[in-house]
Amino acid sequence: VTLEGVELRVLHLPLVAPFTTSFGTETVREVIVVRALTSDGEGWGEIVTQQAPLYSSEYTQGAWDVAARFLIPALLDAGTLAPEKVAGVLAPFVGHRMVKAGLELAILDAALRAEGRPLGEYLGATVDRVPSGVSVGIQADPAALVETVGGYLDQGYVRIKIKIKPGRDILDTAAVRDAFGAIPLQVDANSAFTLADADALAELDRFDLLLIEQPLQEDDLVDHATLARRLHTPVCLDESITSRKAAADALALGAASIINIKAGRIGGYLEAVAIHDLCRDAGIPVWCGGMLETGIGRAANAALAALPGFTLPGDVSASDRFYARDIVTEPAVLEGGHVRVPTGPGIGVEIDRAALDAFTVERVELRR
Ligand code: OSB
Ligand code: MG
Repeated sequence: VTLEGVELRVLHLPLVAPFTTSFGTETVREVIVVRALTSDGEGWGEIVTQQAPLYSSEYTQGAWDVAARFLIPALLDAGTLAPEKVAGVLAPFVGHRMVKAGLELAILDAALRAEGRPLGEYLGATVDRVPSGVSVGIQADPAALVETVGGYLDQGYVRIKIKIKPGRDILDTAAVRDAFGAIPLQVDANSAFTLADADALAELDRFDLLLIEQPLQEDDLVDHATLARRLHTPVCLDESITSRKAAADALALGAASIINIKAGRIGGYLEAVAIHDLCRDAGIPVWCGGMLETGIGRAANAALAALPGFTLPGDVSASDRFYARDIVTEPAVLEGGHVRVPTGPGIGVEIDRAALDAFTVERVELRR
């Protein structure tokens, strides 16, 4: 395809309930939507940055600036561009992987729509629906957490992940275990602990968790390896896995025995497949993480999660877990604890233009 222009929008989508993690509380999802205008038609992508650099060093206004100033001009200059070449064109620019992922997805979607080919088939999906897990934010107290988790279990979610932080770890986990017994359960600390907390984290071992996600900082690979040797609970990395190379290094060090693959964090769906392949060859289970995606990224994540190495349920929940109104005409729904992999061309969902406009707070269009 030849890229003729790119439209960027900042959206503010209200959340159905506040989402609290160890790094903060969100009530509105601020996200960037990308529309690629190509010689073969348009395509859609999503840049999963958040308003502030708390989960990652990337954030909305920084993403907007680097996209408009450097990354989009480089793509517009590249002439005819296969989606597989996007990462190479953007490689000279260090970092900004969330931005690269959103731009690549929009171009890939345009190319696949033009070919009439679904993203799932292109990536190597082997199933038509994926088991759906849910990520549950920190609640007011353990009793409120039990109530919230019970609601998701009633809806059919097949795996629960609870957010933890120092002081809201053991009792919260114990409350969920006591209330619901042997459900598939895991915890996510979003980097809130240090190696000095190893004894406290070892107390989680008695809950028979599927995994503990990202207990330490993004660049603490060696400390994660040390911690992993102290815990029975498998250590899973999220923030630390910024690329295929980072994943290979983490595995070589013994820093993780499970990996959360988020296409948005690592620079795109093609890099995600590369990590999937690496882990599959190494016998390392992977699962598909989420960033409160709109219907655009949610559809693409369902396609990715349908690859055979995704042997654990992902954070691929129904749209209504976060949003009362999505920006696609057929938002993901929960059916028997699963979400369907879209079968239409490209990401397989259509944009609801009225909703898109209603949530847009900033817009720019760059042309060749
Ligand atoms: O750590 O997985 C995370 C949301 C925003 C930032 C980081 C994370 C999350 C989630 C939500 O846990 C996952 C989802 O989209 O359902
Ligand atoms: Mg995480």
